[in-house]
Amino acid sequence: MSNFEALNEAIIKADINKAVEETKKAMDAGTEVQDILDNGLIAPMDEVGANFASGKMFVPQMLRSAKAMQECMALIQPHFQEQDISFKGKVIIGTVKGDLHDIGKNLVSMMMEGAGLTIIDLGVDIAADVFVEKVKETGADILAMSALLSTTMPGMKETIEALQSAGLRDKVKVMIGGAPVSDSFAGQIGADAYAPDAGTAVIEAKKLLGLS
Ligand code: B1M
Repeated sequence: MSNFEALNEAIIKADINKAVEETKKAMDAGTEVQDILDNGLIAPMDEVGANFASGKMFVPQMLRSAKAMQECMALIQPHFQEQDISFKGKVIIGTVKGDLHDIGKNLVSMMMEGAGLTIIDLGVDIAADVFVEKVKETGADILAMSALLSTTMPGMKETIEALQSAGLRDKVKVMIGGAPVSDSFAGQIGADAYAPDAGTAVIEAKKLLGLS
């Protein structure tokens, strides 16, 4: 693992220019993009979250750190391309109703796109009926939902129930993820798959599509 001290600090302090500079430096040095992502960009967000939880940091600061992370993610995104997938499965993705967190969801989209899947990103704060309407309209193979708040997780169950009511449950695979979500929660609500991170999300999506 490379030394990401300066990059970690830039994300925590929300110094966008420094974060971008450090990300470029790591890329120029030939550091694996996965290493930059996991240890340079995702790791400091845990500290941001802990600082927020303990009252050392407030929402605007947390938002600026998120922005710094997103700018850096945009730089590494093109390097996640994976050319050898010929079958293109269609994935609808969104963050559930009441939830505005989109960094993890964007990361999952980015990795899936890099793996050759077609992504329809609905954004954040997506109600169950909107997910259902889009599944109907697009004939997607997978519906992927993200939630970062324990209070918004029930939106995943509501969406699965709405798919059932619309007679679409057996036409689309459902996968879920996000920090408060777990494998056992996925089982409880009848989702087909759970992934703890963006890399695993790609592996699970390929499994659901019968690609691996
Ligand atoms: Co919020 N926030 N936030 N926040 N925020 C958390 C989630 C929190 C844990 C912080 C804390 O208290 N320690 C806490 C939630 C507690 C809980 O319910 N369990 C929290 C809170 C309380 C809140 C507010 C209520 C604060 C307030 O206003 N009082 C508020 C809610 C707003 C709302 O949504 N309605 C709020 C607001 C915000 C900001 C807007 C300031 C900002 C979001 C900006 C944005 O997303 N554009 C923000 C941020 C940045 C965070 C933290 C610090 C970082 C989240 C993040 O982006 N992580 C977060 C603390 C933390 O997580 N350490 C926190 C990096 C990202 C790459 O990880 O999203 O987990 P993550 O995604 C991972 C995996 O979870 C997984 O793959 C990703 C990559 O590996 N994954 C999937 C995610 N979705 C997936 C879907 C899949 C598969 C895998 O398949 C479909």
